[in-house]
Amino acid sequence: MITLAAPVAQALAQGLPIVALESTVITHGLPYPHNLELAHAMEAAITAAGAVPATIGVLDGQVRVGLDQAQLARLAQNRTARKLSRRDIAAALVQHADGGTTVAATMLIAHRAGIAVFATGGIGGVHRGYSTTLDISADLPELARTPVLVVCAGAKAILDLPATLEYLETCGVPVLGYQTSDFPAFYSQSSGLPVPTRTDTAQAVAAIWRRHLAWHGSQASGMLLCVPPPADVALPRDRVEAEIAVALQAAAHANVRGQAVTPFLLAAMATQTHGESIRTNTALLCHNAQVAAHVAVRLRVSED
Ligand code: PSU
Ligand code: MN
Repeated sequence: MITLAAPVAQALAQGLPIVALESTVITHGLPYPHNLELAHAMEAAITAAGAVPATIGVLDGQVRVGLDQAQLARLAQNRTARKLSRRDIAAALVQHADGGTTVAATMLIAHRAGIAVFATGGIGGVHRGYSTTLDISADLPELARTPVLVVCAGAKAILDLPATLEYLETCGVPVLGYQTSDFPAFYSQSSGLPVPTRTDTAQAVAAIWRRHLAWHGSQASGMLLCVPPPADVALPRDRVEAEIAVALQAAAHANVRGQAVTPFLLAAMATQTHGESIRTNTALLCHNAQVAAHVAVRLRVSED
């Protein structure tokens, strides 16, 4: 049911460190050609750090773990590619669709394939105004049920970050800061909210993840490792907030709903900031990929 690319199959067989990558960021998160450049740059960052990248997506109704250059280019350029979360997988397979997998779907597929570490930008979460829209990303319940370590810059800044942290707490999902005591705010280094647990090294993260799996066994949830965006590309929080307010108004005016909300808001932010948000987003994605690779490498060292 899953097609493994040859380098990924080999890495799994040899027990090499592997980092999974999602593809909704390619199909819906960033415009072409930034999306394709980003896909290559994330894979290169993982390889340089000594791990094997496995970008996950659906092509012609096939779930693929590991995409080659031509397959990445196809996803990056296919404007009709679907956004596939957990609930969308079966229909996409039967209908021979192409699609980018969200954090939720990528976690699920990575776990099935035997990959424990996954890097993304910002996870989905509880949307602002959720009490009337009930818009809560499927990424959150997936974190509650699927044991994958997700390396991210927190949740996307367009969300209700305090509510997102509350949801994660309710579900028992560990949230670690990486070299920070603050929950990052995706484009900005801090949301002003604390993380429950600070870590400072890949070794410490690997030790907590191993203990989490050992202790919870078949009931283990996912875990979040929150990495602030690099200082040279991080955007000031008050400026981001002002832009988000404008983007949210545009979304309400255009009556955007459901799975279209997040791509709409990210695109609005890109336009309003004249591309600065794209620069920050791609830089933090590459940085997260590198940190994820360090943790994956550390997980192969048995003595921690
Ligand atoms: N991180 C990014 N850009 C993105 C996403 C994450 O830097 O586009 C995607 C992820 O695939 C995530 C999705 O799962 O946005 C969340 O969408 P929603 O809010 O509809 O669940
Ligand atoms: Mn949603």
